Amino acid sequence: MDMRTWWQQAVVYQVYPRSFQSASGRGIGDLQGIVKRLDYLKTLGVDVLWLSPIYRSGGVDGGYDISDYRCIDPAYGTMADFEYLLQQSHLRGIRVILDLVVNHTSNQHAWFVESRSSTHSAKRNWYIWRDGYHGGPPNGLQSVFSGSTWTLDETTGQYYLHLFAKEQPDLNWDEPEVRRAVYDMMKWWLDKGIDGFRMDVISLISKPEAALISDGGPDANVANGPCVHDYLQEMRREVLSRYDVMTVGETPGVTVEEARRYAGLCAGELNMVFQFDLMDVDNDPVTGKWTCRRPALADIRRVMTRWQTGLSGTAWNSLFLGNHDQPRAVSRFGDTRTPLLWEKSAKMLATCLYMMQGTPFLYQGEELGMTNMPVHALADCQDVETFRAYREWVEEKKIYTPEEMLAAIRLRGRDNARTPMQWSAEENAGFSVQAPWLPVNPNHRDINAEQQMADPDSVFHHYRRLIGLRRQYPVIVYGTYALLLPEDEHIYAYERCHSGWRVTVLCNFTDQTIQGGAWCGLIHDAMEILLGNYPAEAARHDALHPYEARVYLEALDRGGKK
Ligand code: TEU
Repeated sequence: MDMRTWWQQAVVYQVYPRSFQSASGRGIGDLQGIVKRLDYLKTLGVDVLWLSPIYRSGGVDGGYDISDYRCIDPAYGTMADFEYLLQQSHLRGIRVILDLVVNHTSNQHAWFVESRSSTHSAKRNWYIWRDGYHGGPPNGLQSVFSGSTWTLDETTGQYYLHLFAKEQPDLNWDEPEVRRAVYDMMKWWLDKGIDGFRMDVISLISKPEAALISDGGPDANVANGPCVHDYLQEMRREVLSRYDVMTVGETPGVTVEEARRYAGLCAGELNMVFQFDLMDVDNDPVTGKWTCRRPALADIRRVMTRWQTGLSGTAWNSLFLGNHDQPRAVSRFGDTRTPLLWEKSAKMLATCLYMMQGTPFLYQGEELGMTNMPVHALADCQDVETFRAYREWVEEKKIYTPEEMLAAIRLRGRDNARTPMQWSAEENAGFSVQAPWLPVNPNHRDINAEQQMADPDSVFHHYRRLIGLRRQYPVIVYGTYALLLPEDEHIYAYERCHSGWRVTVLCNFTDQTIQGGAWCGLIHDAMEILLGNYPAEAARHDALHPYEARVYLEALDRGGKK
């Protein structure tokens, strides 16, 4: 279906405000810092800015524990700063979407303070309270951040539910007053002129009974609960349908079938969702993300093809290689062993993803090929998830030795994505005058925006070109996807077709030159190379260089429009 909406054609850039740019110089990114860098985003060519939470927060989970939804965290600035940022973004044609974190609040939020004060409190039912069971928590449900999902509150002797840290109590969405308060807050922001929301763990808001009953096991599935679609339809009716905005739901546990319900092109509750299949592709069956397994091409291709074909014509994909919860894309899916392999693989990965159908989400620094940070000891980390996982896998379950766990943290820890943006080769990478809250990656001397903006062959300019191509050729936005060479062990090849045009994409996922093979048969003289990551004269018919990526365009009939 060709509905042609602005959010389908857009490229979204995610800013993690704490780590983007500190205008105050005090080592924490801030809103004025983002304003300073809007022209950079304009040069890159992105259309939408997604800000990870900027609200007042308890500071336990990088801003995802909000204590006041209508207030800017003082570390980031003031409401006037936000309004200025919004105005300056709009002036440059950049829309702004905010993170909506309403599965839970901070335990410091006034709603929770009131809720916990007494079993008779008017807001008692705004959170999920249960009696203990045989002297322990109500059941064995485990938190995403390790340990029980229940914490005893001494004031009333009851337990409250928190799917994440104990400082993040879950709101009770079955309580109509909660939903009303959330919708009011959303309207308040939309009336300020923001352009939409990224909705944090929105698939978890409706808790299935199995997760709450006394014999509920640690593995009860809390995603896509019984009323989630009713609530999102209500949200659409009450709020979203009244504004021209974009919405993307972060939906752990989502399947292709569920995604069609969340993000169906006709009656969808949201415009699109973030699936987790790609981000979980290298997970371990026992320890989940905490593993040193590397992603395999066959798995990446299977997952992406399932989503590309599964949503075709019925819903809309989001496309992303990383975010603030994931390791750096090039360190995970690419190859950082030499500067050449780093550059080629970063460009290849971007090409592979950005030629697919869906709306790309670019995480800050990915356009520079920023890499994972060096972790020598647990003390180098700051993330609550990492600390709690260390306790679980090393100290409690003893599945990993400290060294093994550190190796997994190096590959998968969330701090990897949160080191400050590498603006220049100077001290603190041009991020801040004073020492940053999380040290800059020492490789900022070689990997930084200043140097890459000046080099037309840089990873930055490759991303800029990819974004430009999406704008220029509707076949890249809207074309249907077909996998080519499904069994090839080294190459990810696919094509996109639309209105008489075909785009063919070839990506060598290995560090080897591939001489000849079935892929050669895909190329013929009527094809024009739109983009590659090797010099044009090196693009030979019979060889694909290490991590080479090529995008070809061809007219299928003469009447077609590009
Ligand atoms: O993340 C949701 C989520 O499922 C994460 O727990 C993710 O699986 C994990 O971080 C991978 O390591 C969202 C936010 O993006 C994350 O930053 C928050 O910590 C979390 O919700 C709680 O709000």
